[in-house]
Amino acid sequence: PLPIRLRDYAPPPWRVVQAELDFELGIDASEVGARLHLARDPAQDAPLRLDGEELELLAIALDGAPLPAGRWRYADGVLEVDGARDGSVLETRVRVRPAENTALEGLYLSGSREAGFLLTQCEAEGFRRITFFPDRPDVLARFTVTLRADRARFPVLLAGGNPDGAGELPGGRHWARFVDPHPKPSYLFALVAGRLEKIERDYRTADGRAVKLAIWSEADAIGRCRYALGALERAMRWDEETYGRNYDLDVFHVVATHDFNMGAMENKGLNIFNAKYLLADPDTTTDDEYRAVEAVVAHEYFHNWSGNRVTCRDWFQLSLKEGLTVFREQQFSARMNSPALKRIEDVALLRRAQFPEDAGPLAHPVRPAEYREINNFYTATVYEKGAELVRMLAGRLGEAGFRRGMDLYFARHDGRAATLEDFLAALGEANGLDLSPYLAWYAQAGTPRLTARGRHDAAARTYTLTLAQHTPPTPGQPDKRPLPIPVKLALFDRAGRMLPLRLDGQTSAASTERVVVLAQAEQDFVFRGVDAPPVPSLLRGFSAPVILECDYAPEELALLLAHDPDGFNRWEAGQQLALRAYAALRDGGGEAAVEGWCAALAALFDDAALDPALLADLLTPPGEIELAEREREVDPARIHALRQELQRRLAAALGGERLERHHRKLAADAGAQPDAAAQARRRLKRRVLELLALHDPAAALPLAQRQYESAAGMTDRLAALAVLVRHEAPQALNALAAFRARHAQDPLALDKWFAVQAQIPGEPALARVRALEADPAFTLKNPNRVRALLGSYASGNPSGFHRADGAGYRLLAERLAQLDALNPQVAARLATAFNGWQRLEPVRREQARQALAALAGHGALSRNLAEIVGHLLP
Ligand code: HT7
Ligand code: ZN
Repeated sequence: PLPIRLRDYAPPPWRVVQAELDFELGIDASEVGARLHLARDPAQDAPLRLDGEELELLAIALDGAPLPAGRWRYADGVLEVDGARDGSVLETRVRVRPAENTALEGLYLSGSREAGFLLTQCEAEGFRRITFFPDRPDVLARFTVTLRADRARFPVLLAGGNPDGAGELPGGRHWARFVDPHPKPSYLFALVAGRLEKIERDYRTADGRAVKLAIWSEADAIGRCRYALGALERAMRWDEETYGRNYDLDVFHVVATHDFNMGAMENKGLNIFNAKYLLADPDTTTDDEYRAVEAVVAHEYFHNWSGNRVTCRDWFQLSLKEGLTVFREQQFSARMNSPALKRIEDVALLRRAQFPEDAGPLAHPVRPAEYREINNFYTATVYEKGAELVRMLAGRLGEAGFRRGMDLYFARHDGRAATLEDFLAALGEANGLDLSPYLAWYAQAGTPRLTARGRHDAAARTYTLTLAQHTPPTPGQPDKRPLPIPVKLALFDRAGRMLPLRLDGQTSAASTERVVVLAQAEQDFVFRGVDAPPVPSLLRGFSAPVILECDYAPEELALLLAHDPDGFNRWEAGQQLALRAYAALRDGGGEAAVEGWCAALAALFDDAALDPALLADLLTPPGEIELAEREREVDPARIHALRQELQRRLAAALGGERLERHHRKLAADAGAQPDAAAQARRRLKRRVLELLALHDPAAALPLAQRQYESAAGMTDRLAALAVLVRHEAPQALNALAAFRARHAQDPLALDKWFAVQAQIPGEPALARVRALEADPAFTLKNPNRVRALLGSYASGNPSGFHRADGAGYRLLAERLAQLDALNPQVAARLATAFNGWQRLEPVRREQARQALAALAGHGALSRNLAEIVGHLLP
């Protein structure tokens, strides 16, 4: 099929004003009746065409009269109907088959036939697998949904909107009706039916609405929903206080499933969650996962305004809701936790996931110009880079200005489908500014390189900062234009004090931090009254998603690491020192750089004033993926070995005894509660144990075994297990068996058991993965399990996956072909592990090429996987 292009957008010729849906639910077959009240665009003369995939049409009628066969046609996913007028009512009845639906789009079964439940996933284009409809986000309809089912098998019936009656039916059946007063696109439709338990809480919105909050799960997990309910309440309050946004229905349901393609889904009034991002308790959930649960619960809730009340005109505008909602979640999580740590975590994710995407064959703008399969565009670029663009805009407007802009955006587009231009116009107009130059960021792929050079003029007492930008070409975009890059900066004297900044031409009072915007390819910024060469702290808080290149002397970075009050830039200075130390090890002869890095961290190690979590992050050099991004020819085994050596050097500098002592001190505090202070101590405890294991395995591995056995919660247990497994310690076998026995009934914990083994570095990983594929608990039908084993191996274990003999690539390619037949969305996402293969060293590159070529030649690939493979192997 031809690609769909942004420039071809045309408004819908037919809209649905009101949709009345009727479901007769069953596991093998469900019947769906739809009464669609239609409105025709008088300016267009197109026939009525509705989307529909794999639907068995049972009946069709127009304006109350059955339609004879010649008056409609259903082929290639489109139902065309003759004779419809403005105001017509089209009625269809279709059959769908939930138990056969392994793609997990549309209506499907989660869990077993006996005990599982039915649910839907409609974003982006799943609704067309439920009934015939103009399945595009700019068609907003009022939905009334009636569900009918056997009461014993499906005691709980839920759909989006407010409850509007329920009752008994003959033959042990029952019904329930839901009316959603807010017009919504079909991708926000949802239903759930089955045996589920709930926990509830009453919530009153700031504007006085009484809301019933309910979290639902299968009975065995209901005790683990409490944390998410608290997170939901915090998110609701925060959105009221920060953006003045209130919830707008009488009920808010959230449902957990173990069978889900992504993280969660913001269906109006009925969010559906991958259990991984909803269930939490100290025994099965790590601290990182606790934070993820809070973040995802908040993210989906925030969509109620940024996405649902104001939705997207078309899928090219996806970042309008996703980038904005990620940004809102980042603000919320920063407020609930440590702002510096949150920023470090988010930037690390951007560098690990988005920068490689932007630098390879899958690069695309935040607003892509074309796609073949929209599900392939739920990417780090659309989400994470999109959030960075909103952050730049918010920074440009300031807190009050951004709020003014958001108020205008919500007011102007409430109940409608909007574009990124609409968003920028509202933000700009509310502040008397033209923000349209920022649109270029949405259209241009690739990560800009920002270079900074400083020159001090002692006689003139000036410091001239020269900033320049360059964006490398990306597929289909050979020439790049300059973008507006906001650079937040400060200047330090050599004693580590921040200097007042007097920029040339500036009239207002001097502050110690400010933002300059680089709008051209190169610009000078002149600061006055600077007596001695300062140390610049640039791009503070990571004020723009760029790669900064600045020729710092090592002692300048050490000064920032010691003194910068911007927590992010402090960490960043440490990362820069680590990168230099790594390069010195790689290239040889740079002993001073390694020693300098180690000495700077050793000086901080006993600093009681330092947040232990920040210390843990400071003690962690950039990851293998980030290091690979900086190489021209990538040898993942070598990168792994060098990074291990770098950490060994750090551990040696800190000293085994000191590390052991620190671990003992932190281990004394053996709780498992997820409060920030306890999380921070556990984070440092893990890092210290990992470093010790590199320096002195004989001391560390028994310590890890003891930590495993005495752990009060999953964070400490998994950290210890990972150390044992990655070092292939003799104790690992017992620990793995104990973990498996302890968590045999919990799929999420079992996923961790698979993942930790898939991440054994180097050669042994492949055999382990193959053995685990034969485990009875492994299945290609469950996306979480696939991600835990194959995803952790292919995307989370570079030295294990990128074998010189190509066996890792062949394994992945074979599984992709099998998985694609079951679940194309998950297969396509997993295939992105091949991204960057062209920059591998020649032997691996050729192996990867052959594996991809074999996959491409496989024949019947889905549109999803074919598009990704097509980009990877042009
Ligand atoms: N808006 C959702 C994105 C989504 C999705 C979720 C579950 C399964 C398939 C999906 N396709 C797209 C999730 C979010 O960003 O909030
Ligand atoms: Zn989202």
